[in-house]
Amino acid sequence: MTGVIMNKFFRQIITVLVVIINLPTTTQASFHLWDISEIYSNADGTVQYIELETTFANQGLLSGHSISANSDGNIVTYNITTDVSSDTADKKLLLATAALSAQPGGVTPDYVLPDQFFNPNATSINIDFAGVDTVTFTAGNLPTEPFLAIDHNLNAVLNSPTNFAGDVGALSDLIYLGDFEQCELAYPDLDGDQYGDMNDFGTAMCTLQVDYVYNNLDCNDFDLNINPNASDDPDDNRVDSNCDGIDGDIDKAIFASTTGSSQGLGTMTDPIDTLNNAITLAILNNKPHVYAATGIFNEMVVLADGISLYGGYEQSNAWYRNMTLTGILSNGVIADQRVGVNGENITSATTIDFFEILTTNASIPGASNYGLRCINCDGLTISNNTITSGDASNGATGQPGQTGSNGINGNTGTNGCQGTNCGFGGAERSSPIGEFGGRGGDGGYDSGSGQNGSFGSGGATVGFGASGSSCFGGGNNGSPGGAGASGSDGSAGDDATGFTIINDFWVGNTGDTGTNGTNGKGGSGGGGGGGGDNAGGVCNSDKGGGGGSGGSGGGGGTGGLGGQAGGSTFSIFLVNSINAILQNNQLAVGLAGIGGNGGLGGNGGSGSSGGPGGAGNDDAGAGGAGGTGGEGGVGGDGGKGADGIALTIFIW
Ligand SMILES: [Ca+2]
Ligand SMILES: [Ca+2]
Ligand SMILES: [Ca+2]
Ligand SMILES: [Ca+2]
Repeated sequence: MTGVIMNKFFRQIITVLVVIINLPTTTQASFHLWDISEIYSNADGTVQYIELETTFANQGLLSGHSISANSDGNIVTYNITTDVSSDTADKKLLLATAALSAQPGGVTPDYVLPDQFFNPNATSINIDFAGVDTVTFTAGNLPTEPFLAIDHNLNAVLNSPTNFAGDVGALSDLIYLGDFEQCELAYPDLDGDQYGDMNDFGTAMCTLQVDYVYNNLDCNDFDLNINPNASDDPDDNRVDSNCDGIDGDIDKAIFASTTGSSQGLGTMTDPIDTLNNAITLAILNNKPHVYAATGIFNEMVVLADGISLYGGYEQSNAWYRNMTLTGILSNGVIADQRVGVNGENITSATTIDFFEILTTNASIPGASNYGLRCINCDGLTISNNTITSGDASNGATGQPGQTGSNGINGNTGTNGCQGTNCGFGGAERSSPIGEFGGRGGDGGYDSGSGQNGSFGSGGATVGFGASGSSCFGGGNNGSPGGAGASGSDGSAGDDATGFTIINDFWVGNTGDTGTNGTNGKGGSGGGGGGGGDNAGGVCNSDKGGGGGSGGSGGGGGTGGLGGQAGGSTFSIFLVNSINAILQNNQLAVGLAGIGGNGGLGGNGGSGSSGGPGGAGNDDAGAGGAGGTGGEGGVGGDGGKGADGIALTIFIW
């Protein structure tokens, strides 16, 4: 079936208004620079037009000239009797049969030609305008489609009859035939996806030929799976499979650029400034993709479930996806640990593709360094990235142990005298850590013996009280109390190895704490001096001196604490993400941290002196000295913390 440009029901005769103009006045005024630009005829010649054009001014002196058509020798001439304005530069003239203006898409001609001005079925047709331009053609040159004309070079073109006033017709509009029939440019659809070849110039058709469609939206007419209706994720081959001009789907994406605005809309022309802001916009706008321009985003990126990130877009080149990775440089911290990209609970399909992810070195002691860390991420795909984690930190040295308390000297026994109100043993030396010194014994009176000293906490031999002495005989002295033992030193803590996972972070084991030194013991009390006998009134009765009390023991030093573990460094750290997909990533790691040394053990407290015994009086004896308190033991040193590890992929 062939389209028909008009039918008789719509034909009507119209009055043609001829443009009346002022005559040109310049001496250059002429007519001879018009060219024939379009020729049109329907099948029976009732609708015809000839369009002229010129780029020159002052070509309006047309009266007295003519246009003729020679159809196989049959010559029809139309004489022009009116001029047009001298303002002819880039103007057109339209000479047409009367029916033209009544056509759908028709336009009023400047001059009305007789019907069948030329015979569209002739084998040779020559149109001659005033002897200054001619076109010769045959019936076969005339297009059969109603919306086409021929140009000066006989090429088929969409008709566009244009009059001197600039009104443009278009007979290629819908033509009424009882039903509407579409007449448009059609394009080849070789792959059968119902989309025509974008690179084809089109062929006008009212009825579609086989393998043609009325659109030219197919950017690859050799692939059925590439067309505007196809889905298009960014892919390794950079294929624009939905023909929107980029690898990926513009409608599904938020666009991010380091040169964008924090208030950006996330479009190609108004990108947002950071990846985290882009992810927020993607969530708000229900878009599953973020497309990131090349450049370096200085941020720790926090992934969101179902929002995929794709790098490598060249903003200055219409977001063409090139082969340059988009950078992410992070000095971000989570729970004191360095992290580049962090994700939690990524269970829907989510991709991070084509980024160079770098973390700066960790700075907090013992901190680890994670290039990409994801927890509960069975939906995650990590592809085509370069991920380099920086150095981890060394562990801190353990805290030193505390020094033990010093022992305190024993109390002095009081001196003896003539009488009884003297010669008392030194009081028990109390101790805040329970390592008391034993009390000194009181001196004896008259013929009596001095008391024995008491045991200190160490249980050493007590000083014995001396027996009484005869008049003139010289006093017997009490013996000194025994010394308290020194404490023993603690032992060093073990160095650590290994790690545990705490709150989904790698935590190296801390070195063991050293054991505490034990306390020194308190000395025992000295014995009291023997009394002086009055020997039946020859002498006075005297009392011996009191024994000194023992000194208290020094406390043991506590053990040093274990050293902190060194941090570890990981390119990719995944916990509970066994179904995550890793493909084609280049991974590198910095240096692992070294475990900190253990703290030194605390020194033991010093020992103490026993209290001196009191002097005797006259012929009574002196008290014995208290025993010394022992010094405390040294605490053990702490163990070294575990060294960190450096590992490209850690899966737990
Ligand atoms: Ca196609
Ligand atoms: Ca295609
Ligand atoms: Ca693609
Ligand atoms: Ca695309």
